[in-house]
Amino acid sequence: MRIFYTEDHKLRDAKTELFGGELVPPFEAPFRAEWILAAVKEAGFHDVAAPERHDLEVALKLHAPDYLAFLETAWSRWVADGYRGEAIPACFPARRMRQHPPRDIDGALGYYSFAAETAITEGTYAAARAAVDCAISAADHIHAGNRAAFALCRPPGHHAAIDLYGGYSFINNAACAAQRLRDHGAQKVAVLDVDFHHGNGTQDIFYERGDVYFASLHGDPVEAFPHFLGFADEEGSGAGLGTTKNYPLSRGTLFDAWSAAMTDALSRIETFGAEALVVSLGVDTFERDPISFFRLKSEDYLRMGEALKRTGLPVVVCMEGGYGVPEIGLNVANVLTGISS
Ligand code: SP5
Ligand code: ZN
Repeated sequence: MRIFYTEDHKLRDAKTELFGGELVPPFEAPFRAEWILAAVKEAGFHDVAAPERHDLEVALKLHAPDYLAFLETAWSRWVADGYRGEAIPACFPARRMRQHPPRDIDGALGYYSFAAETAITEGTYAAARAAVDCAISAADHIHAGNRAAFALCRPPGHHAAIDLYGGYSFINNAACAAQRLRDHGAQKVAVLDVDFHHGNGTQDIFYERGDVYFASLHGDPVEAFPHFLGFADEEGSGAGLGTTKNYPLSRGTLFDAWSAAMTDALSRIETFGAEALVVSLGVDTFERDPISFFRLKSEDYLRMGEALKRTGLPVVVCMEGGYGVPEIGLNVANVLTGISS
């Protein structure tokens, strides 16, 4: 399996995350990709390639043009206003407030975000673009006839909605991979999101589309980020009615229950008639993840990969979350080993 990776991810190196009322070193940091890359090599995956550079053509089919322009210019606008810290929104267009893009950067940050933990920094946009390059290159690799590819995306993407960033995500890598597969001629594509957190961004992007199925297994939003989306009654709308499926799962969920939900999701994806599968792979479902509450063990990720392989579908794996502990590398490697078995 080919791994798509570029050191450009290191351009995303925020110093601050708003957590518990403090500015702490971010959970989503460069060491994550380094640990994962080392572990997948250790597991025998030596085919590591730099992604091709891509323009915004694919992303513009998913995100609002003004949103992408905001991401590109946000840091320089912030610096031009004389701020010394990293760019963090402090005011949001909440209930009964007007939804329109402000002229000033303070307003724009709130308008284009749904969470304040994720600071925008100097290299953030460049790194986000490079992560999209990995996802698109992985999709191209599948289109060329290969069974699987791993886009080692950083920053992650699954929380990035049509015109909102947050949850450490800016541009939706997995959605770009799915769109790329559609553009290559796949009539139906599925995104299976196994990150601990609901893939609110991917759901938003495809909610009214009948050509991309979105299924997500995640911590119940009644007590987990992103708090306001990911409930079981969200099923898509319009042409997309019935092509969104959420599995909110409770605190302490073990692999048996988790796996039963994945089996159901994969069976729905097969019924849908997907010709290719994009997996939003977060390993923050691990029992020792610092910010999550499932209890998967390292060997469970092998079973996860084997189940993905049994679909018989070509699969693009996009890296999402998974934090703090050295096992994130092994857990990702185990998924890839299972897919390759
Ligand atoms: C890609 C991804 O996994 N994004 C997750 C972003 C989560 N950011 C908010 C974290 C809030 C964690 N709250 C944990 C409470 C533990 N007591
Ligand atoms: Zn996550």
